[in-house]
Amino acid sequence: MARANDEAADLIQELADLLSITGGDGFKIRAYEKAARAIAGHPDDISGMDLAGLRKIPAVGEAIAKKVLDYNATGTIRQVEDLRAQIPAGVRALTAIPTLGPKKALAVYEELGISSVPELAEAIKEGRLRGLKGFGAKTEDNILHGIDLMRQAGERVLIDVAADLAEEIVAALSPLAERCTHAGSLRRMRETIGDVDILAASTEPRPIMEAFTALPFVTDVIASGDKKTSIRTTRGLQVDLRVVPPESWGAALQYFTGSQGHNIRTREIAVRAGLKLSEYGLFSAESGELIVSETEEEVYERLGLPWVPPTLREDGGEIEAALKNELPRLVTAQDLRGDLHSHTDLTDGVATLEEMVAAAAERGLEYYAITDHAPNLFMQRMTDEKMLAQREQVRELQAKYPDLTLLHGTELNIDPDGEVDWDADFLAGFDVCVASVHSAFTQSQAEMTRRFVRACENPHVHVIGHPTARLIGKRSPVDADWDEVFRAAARTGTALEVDSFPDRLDLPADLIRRARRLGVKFSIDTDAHALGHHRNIRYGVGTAQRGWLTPDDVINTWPLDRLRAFLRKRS
Ligand code: DGT
Ligand code: CA
Ligand code: CA
Ligand code: ZN
Repeated sequence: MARANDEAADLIQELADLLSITGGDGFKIRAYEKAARAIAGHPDDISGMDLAGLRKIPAVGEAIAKKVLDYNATGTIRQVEDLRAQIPAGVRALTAIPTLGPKKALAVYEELGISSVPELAEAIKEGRLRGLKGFGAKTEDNILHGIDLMRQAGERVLIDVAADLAEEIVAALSPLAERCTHAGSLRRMRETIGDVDILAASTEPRPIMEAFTALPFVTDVIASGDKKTSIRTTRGLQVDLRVVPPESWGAALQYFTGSQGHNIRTREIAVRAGLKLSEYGLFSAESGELIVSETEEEVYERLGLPWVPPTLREDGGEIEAALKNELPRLVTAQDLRGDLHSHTDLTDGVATLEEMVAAAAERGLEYYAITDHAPNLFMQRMTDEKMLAQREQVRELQAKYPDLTLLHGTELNIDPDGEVDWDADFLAGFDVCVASVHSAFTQSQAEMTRRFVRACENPHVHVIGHPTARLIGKRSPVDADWDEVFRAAARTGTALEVDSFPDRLDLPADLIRRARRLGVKFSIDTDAHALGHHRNIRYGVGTAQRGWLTPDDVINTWPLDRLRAFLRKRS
């Protein structure tokens, strides 16, 4: 996504947050939030768009379009600046706690003069929030939990933020270098990224370093030299750039991709082979002579290993598998024939059915499911009539897409007992049903396990959506006996989703790997709510790869007839 889109979306989201602190109109606030999501998810760069262009973005009306114009012209939004000035920085700092709403942030500031996160934690421990209206023991627990989540997330960013930044930097530096790419945890597709590592190959590092520090979003140059330069961006993210001679490219890329654990293992193997492997290259241990290794493949070959996909490089058994030549053939985005989870503006999506289907066709998919939310998620106001009307629209639209089979589905809500929204007859009318936990996240492990098992046993539930329901940095995964759930999924022929949303990546990789061993099948979906979200599929694929999935493990790599047989479950 374009950086401008993200920045404008952040500002509009902040506007919504600031308005809710000052007691703004709820309807307006939700409109801003929706617009922020739409702008972040819009596939085209908003910078340079005029009023008419901006208004074509779903959920963006005249008033919001004007604010974005303001951003395009000045780099900020006037109203945001005004509100920032009115609201104490301390209150704004408190609203960063995921479980503390703006109203409560304002209350603790006004009543107790608390203006920072550590102060708030301290006050809770000292019992100073007791007696404050609306703050029970449960609220206190929630706030402490929120502070915990925030600390765990630390300074790390979600993968899409890092990926977009890396893409922009690589595009800017590539013309100056023989090679240029990202390495580090981003190349391994870890779910959060500490800092971005960029690697370039050239005999002339100077101009590359200069171009790097001159990039428009650089706020600080932390360190600069001919080998390595580090900067900090406007969003607070650090980027390390290393420039290496072309003949060391393979070894350097291998080194800076990591992980550290993987590198320790490869270095040991090198030592045993009479070699020395470091960030400077691959050398003969005896003569110290550089062994030219322009590619990673050459490095691994010298070590007697097949090339190891970066997503496996965690010292999680990949070295052992490589030594036996038993690395899995990992699933890729090209293997995916379909997407089984997406939303339109009939519920909380921001694009129309027609637009979402056009985007799916552009991805070259063979089948595509529209799965808007079911009625029990009350905010979405779904009804039987609306759902059936959409089904008609889908059938009509099908005529325009001879190469793309449209599936009409829904995303059901798994209630606390494991039941879902509609009765069996109505459910039978859908081509595919995703079922997800959207409420009662804090059930006990036993209750939650039973809930998932019952959902799997429902013959109309095909895919469990974002199974742990976590939001990275915001909401912990639900507690279940996962092995029990996985056995139920495998036994009933219910797929588990790998949701590609950067703040979900759910199932997480470690659980994917466990589930796979128990015979579970998976569906890698975008859960797209906007046109731009289709691009997120790469993060779902990365997560699936980190869970060692092969194409056969993933039902939406299968031809449609095989998929349809799976969707019939045991009936
Ligand atoms: P991050 O930034 O925390 O998300 O994770 P990484 O893996 O990107 O870590 P980073 O940026 O500190 O270093 C990039 C890679 O460079 C790392 O994956 C492996 C390599 N590396 C860095 N320092 C060391 C080290 O002290 N020993 C070894 N063996 N490798 C290192
Ligand atoms: Ca890094
Ligand atoms: Ca680094
Ligand atoms: Zn969904």
